[in-house]
Amino acid sequence: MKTLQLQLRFLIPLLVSLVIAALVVLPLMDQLTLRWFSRDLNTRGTAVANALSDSLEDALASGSAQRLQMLIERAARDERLVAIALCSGTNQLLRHSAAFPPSLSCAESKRVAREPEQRLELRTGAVHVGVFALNPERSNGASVVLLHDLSFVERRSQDTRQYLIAFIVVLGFVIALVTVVVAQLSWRGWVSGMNAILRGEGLIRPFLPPPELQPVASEVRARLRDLEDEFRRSQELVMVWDPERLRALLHTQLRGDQVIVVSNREPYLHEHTDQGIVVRRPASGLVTAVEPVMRACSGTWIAHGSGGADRDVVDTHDRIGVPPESPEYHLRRIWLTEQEEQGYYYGFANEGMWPLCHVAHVRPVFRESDWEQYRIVNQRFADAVVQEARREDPVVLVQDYHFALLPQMIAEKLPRATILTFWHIPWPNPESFGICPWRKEILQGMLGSTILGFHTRFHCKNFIETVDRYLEARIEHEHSSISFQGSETLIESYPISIEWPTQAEVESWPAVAECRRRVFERMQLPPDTCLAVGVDRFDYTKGILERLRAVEGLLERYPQWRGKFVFVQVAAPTRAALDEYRNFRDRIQLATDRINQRFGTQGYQPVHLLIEHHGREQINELFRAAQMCVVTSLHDGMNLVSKEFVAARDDEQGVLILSRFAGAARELTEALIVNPYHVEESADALHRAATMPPAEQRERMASLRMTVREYNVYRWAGRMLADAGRWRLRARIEARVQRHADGPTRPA
Ligand code: ADQ
Repeated sequence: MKTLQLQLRFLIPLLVSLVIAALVVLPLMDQLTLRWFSRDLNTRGTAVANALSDSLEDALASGSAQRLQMLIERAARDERLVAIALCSGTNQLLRHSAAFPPSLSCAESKRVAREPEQRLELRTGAVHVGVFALNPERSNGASVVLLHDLSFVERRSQDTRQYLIAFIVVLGFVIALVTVVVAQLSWRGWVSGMNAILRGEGLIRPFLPPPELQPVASEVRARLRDLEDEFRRSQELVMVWDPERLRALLHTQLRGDQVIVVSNREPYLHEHTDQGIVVRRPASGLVTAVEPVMRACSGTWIAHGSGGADRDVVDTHDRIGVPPESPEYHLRRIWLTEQEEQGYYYGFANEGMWPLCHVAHVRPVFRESDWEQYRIVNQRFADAVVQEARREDPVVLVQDYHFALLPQMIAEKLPRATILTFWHIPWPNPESFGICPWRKEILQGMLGSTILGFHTRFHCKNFIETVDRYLEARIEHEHSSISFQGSETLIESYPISIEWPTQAEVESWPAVAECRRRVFERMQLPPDTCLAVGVDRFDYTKGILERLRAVEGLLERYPQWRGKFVFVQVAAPTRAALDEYRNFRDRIQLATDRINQRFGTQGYQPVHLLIEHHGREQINELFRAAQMCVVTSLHDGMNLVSKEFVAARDDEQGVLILSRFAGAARELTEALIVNPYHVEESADALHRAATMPPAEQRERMASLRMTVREYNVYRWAGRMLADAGRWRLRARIEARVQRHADGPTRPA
């Protein structure tokens, strides 16, 4: 459309000027033609008069009228001559040929002959009038009047005019054609040049924009980026994020595009039990966060089918609709062999990447064979994404450290896909990450993402510094993006959260007093007991040992709590196949036994260790029954337990103790923030929480609740998907401009 407009802008003035040219040139041309012919006819007339002069002079001298008439009639046979006349010196018409107009006198003939065009309009047509004097001595001043036919001049002039018009039209077409071609070429060149500059390719490819365009290009690019940043910031101010808003965003910004999630952990496991096949939800922060998003967008979730009865319930494409009670999206299960699970999941992901990224003083283990399996399994998931993609440009949400290679593998097969990778665990500093033997491959794999998200700015900064250290990439700190091998990745922080409970849900919960009564009864606790809880996967990064030491420290430093303070640790078994986890579990069991032996009495057990998976309601009941929740992670990407505790306390009571090494500590600043390595500080925090007046608890809890409600999981997903939407919009515009520049015949 733009090129057409541009061409019209060239063509219309061109055509107008051609018409004007024709209007001015043609009459001028007529005039000129007449003058030329007039001059020719004069020359011709002189020749004719000269040829006749002797005979006419002789006839005049002899006074033979007959001879004169004969001479005139013979001369008048010339096809160009209309008529001839002989005038005396006193302007009397002596003789004339038959066709000489009777109305034309000798005086009139001489007057016309003196005019520049010498043209006379007769009834029979236009004539040229020429008067030529004979020898005055022999003819007494007589002269010959020659009337030449001008109709042939008219005919020739008409021919000339037609040729001229044809010439002008052909010339017009040629000029128009040249203009269009030149305009097309220069527009295409300009557009693709501008495109390349805007994409930033001008700096890393041999292409360089013309020097005069460079400042304009960088200014335009900078403005676009600023607008994008501004827009993103303005989005932060939107107060309420809920499923409706997320759905609306998916339908507007992503226009109902297909969303595919990839994670190792599946959101629902099917297990065989004595009562038949039952469905279970795993204890996983990732699942807790991504599940509500999937329900909102009805996409496809690809995950490892790890439940004992998983294969028995899927269809022929290994798919099943979930949630089981009312399916809202598809779960596609991938089956792994024991060898694959051992190498990829237990080996590389959990013995290598997990301790590598967490500063928890457990050494990562890297084995070549594990790495091999990790690559194979990543490729299997990439193939599954390609199979599940209904279009060539789905939005793919890649979850976590199990799939560092997946983004690049997907990008190779689906270059138009928008790949959002979210790294749920921390990212270490470049030195720590440097010990990984395949550090370059991992970084390259991750940079296949369109957007790479971490929980905090600090993790983003660590990642960018790591890339800077180990890869040849262009880093734009201002916009937090990395360009590597021609593609750009936005590195952004998206603090994850939970789904804030709806009013209906809250109303369905038993009252806090009732929860307290049930828990106290079940655990046989005296009514004046101060109850503290910890809820975690049984993982060494969660600081469970440090927490137990803090409880021990409390009972040592504040003896008044002996017999009155009870700590319940709920620990979901996890990665039990690994030595490190089994050893950890033994250490926790030993520490629990030691404290219970030290401070326990008849009917009083200070620490209750419940190594089992709990249902949502059970955990909620425990949170509502407790005086405090203790989160002492040694290093944690975010930590959702802390947010779940806050969400459970609609009575605005209860205290959160939170490790400063959990990402959540950056948002939940009204918690009692502790360094879990500092046992005494943590013990003091327990005491402070146990003695905190209800008014202070309310003040802190109300503020915490406001934060978690506002910064919920829909905001997390919404911000990421909105960024993806903008990215896709930009890509579409660029593709459209490119198509225009390439012309309609090229494939899009
Ligand atoms: P996790 O390490 O799994 O997540 P966390 O964020 O605390 O840690 O989430 C654990 C989830 O499991 C919570 O929803 C919790 O309720 C549940 N859970 C824990 N113990 C349970 C039990 N015994 N029974 C049942 N459910 C239990 C990783 C990162 C975190 C990050 C999340 C999300 O390590 O830092 O917050 O991903 O990104």
